[in-house]
Amino acid sequence: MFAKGVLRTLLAGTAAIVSAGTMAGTANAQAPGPAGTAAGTTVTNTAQASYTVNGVQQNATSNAVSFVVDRKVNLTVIANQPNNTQVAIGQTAAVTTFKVTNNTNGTQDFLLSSSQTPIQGLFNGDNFDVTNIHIYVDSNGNGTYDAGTDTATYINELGADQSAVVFIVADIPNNQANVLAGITLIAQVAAGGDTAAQGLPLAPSVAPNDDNVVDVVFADNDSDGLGPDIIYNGQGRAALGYEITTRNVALSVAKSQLVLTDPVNLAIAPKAIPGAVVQYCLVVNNSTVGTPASNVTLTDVIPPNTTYVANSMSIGAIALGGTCLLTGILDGVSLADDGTVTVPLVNYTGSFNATTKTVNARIPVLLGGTSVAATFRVTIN
Ligand SMILES: [Ca+2]
Ligand SMILES: [Ca+2]
Ligand SMILES: [Ca+2]
Ligand SMILES: [Ca+2]
Repeated sequence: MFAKGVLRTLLAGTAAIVSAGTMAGTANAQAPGPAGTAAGTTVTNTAQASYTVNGVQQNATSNAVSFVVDRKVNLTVIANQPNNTQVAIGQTAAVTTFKVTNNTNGTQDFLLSSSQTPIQGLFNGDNFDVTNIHIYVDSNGNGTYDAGTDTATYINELGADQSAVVFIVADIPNNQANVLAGITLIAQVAAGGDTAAQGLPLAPSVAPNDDNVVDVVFADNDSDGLGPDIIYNGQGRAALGYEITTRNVALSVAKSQLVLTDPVNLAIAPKAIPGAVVQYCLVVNNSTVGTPASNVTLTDVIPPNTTYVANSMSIGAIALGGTCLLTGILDGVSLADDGTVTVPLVNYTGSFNATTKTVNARIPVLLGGTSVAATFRVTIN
């Protein structure tokens, strides 16, 4: 903020020099910028008449007439990034960046507001609204949003032909159906001159021209390309979008166990005695319908006082309520401990590392709204 303040002060000083030169009638005054001669500059003119009387040169000078240059208000607002901002579901403080340029022949403030694109689904692509919207000026002039530093909520004392970067900062709702939210920045011209305060909105002068008063004329053209352009309202606008490209899924893992056999009772009401075989069941569930989870990996270190049963891993077992159904073919496809077996079509794989005593199952794609179960067995030492 300080850097820009210094810059604007210097420019204001330059404008004052131009003004003094013009008032003095200096022919080679510094040329104004694209916004034109600074508002408030006094333009004075006098006329001379020369004549002779009886061969003697005579001169007459007219009275001086002068007027002050009026304020021609104009501005442009553009998106200051090439594409929509890509965001994740549930992201906070997502930023879109705009640039406001003061094309007025004088310094002024700009009030900032925003409007959300109405949700119209397929019609315009917008299907959600962002929340917790804030608008901040790039106070330290580095072009990126710095939370806690870029805190100004209006543009203060922007000189003629100068620009300011403005950020819209908003939160993204946590909804899987969201795709695109349009947002528009609106800049409204306001009076400058009080460097420490937010100026009041400017209004065009309606009274006839007063040569001694800086009248206000709106010359803006809201050319955002969105709908009919509204001209001469002292506003400029530009639109950008928040586009969701990263989605989270609600992934959960449930684990259960079942004693299958013991050395005494065999499979009839087996107990967890040494030598008994226990089957563990891992059910991974993606409850987010419509959004697959990729590269799901399950790991399980077998518990102390047990021994892994070689090649006992299976994957794709039918799960019900977080528990595997353990009857025959419902156990799923048996995997080799060395990871060499892949379940056809779905490409599930699994392995057992005897050194780390870790069971590992990999599911390349877990579709939304589906579960996959993996089982393995141990014996009680
Ligand atoms: Ca919207
Ligand atoms: Ca910044
Ligand atoms: Ca101000
Ligand atoms: Ca005037």
